Amino acid sequence: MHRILTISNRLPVSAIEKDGHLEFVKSVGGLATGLASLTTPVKTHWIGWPGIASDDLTPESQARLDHQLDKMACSPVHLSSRDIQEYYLGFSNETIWPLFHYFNLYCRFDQVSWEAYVRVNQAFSEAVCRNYEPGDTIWIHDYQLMLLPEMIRTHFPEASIGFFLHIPFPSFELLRLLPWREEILRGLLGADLIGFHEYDYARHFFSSVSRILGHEQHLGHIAFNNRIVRADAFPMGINYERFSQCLKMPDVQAAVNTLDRQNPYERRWIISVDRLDYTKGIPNRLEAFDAFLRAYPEYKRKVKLVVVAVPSRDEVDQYIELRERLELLTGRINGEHGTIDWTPIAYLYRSLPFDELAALYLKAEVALITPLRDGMNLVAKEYLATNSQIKKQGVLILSEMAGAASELSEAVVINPSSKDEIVKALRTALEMPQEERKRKNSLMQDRLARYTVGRWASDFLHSLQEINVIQKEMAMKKMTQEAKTQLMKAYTKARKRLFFLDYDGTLIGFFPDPESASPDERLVEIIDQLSSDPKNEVVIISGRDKQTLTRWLGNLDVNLVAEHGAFLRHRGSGWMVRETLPTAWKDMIQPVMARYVDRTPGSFVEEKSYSLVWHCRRCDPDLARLRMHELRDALVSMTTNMEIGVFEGSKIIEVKNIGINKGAAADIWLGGRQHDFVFAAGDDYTDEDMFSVLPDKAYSFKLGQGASKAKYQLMGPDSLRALLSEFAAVS
Ligand code: GDG
Repeated sequence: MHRILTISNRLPVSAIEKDGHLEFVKSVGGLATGLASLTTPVKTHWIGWPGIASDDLTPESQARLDHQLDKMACSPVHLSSRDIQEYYLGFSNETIWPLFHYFNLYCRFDQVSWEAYVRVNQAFSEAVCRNYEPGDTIWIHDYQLMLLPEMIRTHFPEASIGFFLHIPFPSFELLRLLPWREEILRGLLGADLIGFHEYDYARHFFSSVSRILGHEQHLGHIAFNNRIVRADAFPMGINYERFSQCLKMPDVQAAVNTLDRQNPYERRWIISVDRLDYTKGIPNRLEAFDAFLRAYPEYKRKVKLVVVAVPSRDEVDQYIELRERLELLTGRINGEHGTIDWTPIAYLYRSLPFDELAALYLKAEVALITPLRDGMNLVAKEYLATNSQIKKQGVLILSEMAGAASELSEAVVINPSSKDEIVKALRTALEMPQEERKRKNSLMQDRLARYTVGRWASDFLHSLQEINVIQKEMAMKKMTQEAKTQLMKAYTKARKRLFFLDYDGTLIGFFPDPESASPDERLVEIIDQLSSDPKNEVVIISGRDKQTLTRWLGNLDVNLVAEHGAFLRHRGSGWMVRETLPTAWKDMIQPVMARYVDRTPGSFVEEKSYSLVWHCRRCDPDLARLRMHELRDALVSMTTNMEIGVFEGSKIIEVKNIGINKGAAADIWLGGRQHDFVFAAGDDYTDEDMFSVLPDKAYSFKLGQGASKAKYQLMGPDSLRALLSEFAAVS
């Protein structure tokens, strides 16, 4: 059976040591349920921290713990109290958590806790190495383990690795504050698939990868370190069945009866359920409730706000302060509005067992969920699912800052920073007629019943499989060792060899400024060695102008093709024009491009004899993308029925005479058909013309990702240089 190695900070069971005995508490988290309800049977093995500091365990009790966990298909990563302090409470919860939730003023950027984060991620990686078997799928969860994908990748380059982030991914403006932003991005990009709750988070991720690492996404795929990585949105669902059928459970019925007994006045309940966390906007909620009682005093004694605040991270300063603030606030509001027989707010600082939580969901007429930021928020979904089984349905008031808001648009959606909006929402909810509640809820309930946590897990794993297939297809275009041996044999045997080599993006990488792409010493050496073999003829076939090519490569014994074939220079002779073409069109195109230069800081126009190129490699990537589309559309509509074409390349828009292309230029050398070894390499659309005129037996190489007529794929200039050096060595 297929096995999934699930890796998360905490195991689905927590160990507690009581009077020298180990006890286990099972968590009913969404993730465990999701994996259990997959339609295809899988075996799950879990790796994570068992919830107890290793320094609190004797070697014997640790051995016993390991043994018992093993029986539950769990492998522990033991953390010391120092690890917990620095990695968990420190870097994870005092740096990443506030930063990713836009609370940057709460962030501590501290080298010691960063080092602990690296160290603990490394410990997780070692645990994976001990447990991984070829064929396993590795699924890593959440912000505590963002370095892990890359760490595992270095050990198992072929492993299938998925990563899911349960919290928001912030915009670039926030992420850039993190001194270790590059390491975090590289860590994540070790995965094959990176999942987020919402597409907005994926968008932020792409934007940061582009600005910080300079890699662009294409249809949700990023080419990174010789691999393709996919990122996408997978909104997490709930175990709908469990919540929508909970009234059938005797424990839940009993809990409902208890609540009925405790509420003899039939007060209308508003509930608020969260971990006690500053991101959840609990004080705003209490203040809005206070304002509501002032604005609509007729509701006094008729409503009650039940606040469940589950203890969380209670050693972190901000959480301690928040708890104190909530207690003061509750006291003040109760003192101000309460009467002998009515307390407006019931405040519970603890976790409730499932039956009591479900009973509260069933009894409450309104769920007031107002986070300032929340990756998803499952409580909102659970409340709606629970309500589906009763006649008198409740109303969900939901913050637009929760990921869940994009799926639950029929709820009363509010901005959590507006007290006024929350006050009005409370009134709207309490006044909403039953038919309207039912109609709106059933739309949302249908959606939740369809997109359950099981669907979420299977969609994620399916998408991971898909990207693995794409990677395999790409690997097929990669040269196998066998094909390489055959290539080297053909090279050695051949008596007259021909090389077509594109320049930018092929022999050398891209630079923000095109003038900086002059050949380095090593490149000159490689070309020199290759062309000094009398059996070799080398053609550098480029879109560059002839002046630049002369300056950079003029002293080498090679043929040069400039401006995609408009100009040729045979070895040992001067430049010649292949054909004289009209250039009057430039007067019309130039002012349009100039306008885009003004509107796009960092862009500029390069003029060549038969083409005009607008460059935007130095610009803000988002603005550049937008302007490229606009400019291309404007130019395409201007140039229809003209003998010129508009082409989109890597960070450029080029307008040039059609009829000039690298294919026609390559034909000049291929025409005689006297070569018994033809080799071509290129990276962009202009090289496709060259690939298409090559004889069947030619060896053609596309650099980078994307469809191509070339036979093989290479990741970048470094791989090509290595191959050319091997030829030179044979020569
Ligand atoms: C993170 C992200 C994202 C709550 N109180 C009790 C209790 N709960 C259960 C709820 C729910 C879960 O805890 C809370 O989940 P949330 O989604 O609301 O929030 P976080 O804990 O912050 O979770 C969040 C989530 O990951 C999943 O990806 O949605 O955005 O922050 O299932 O039922 N359960 C019990 N007693 C309680 O008192 N038994």
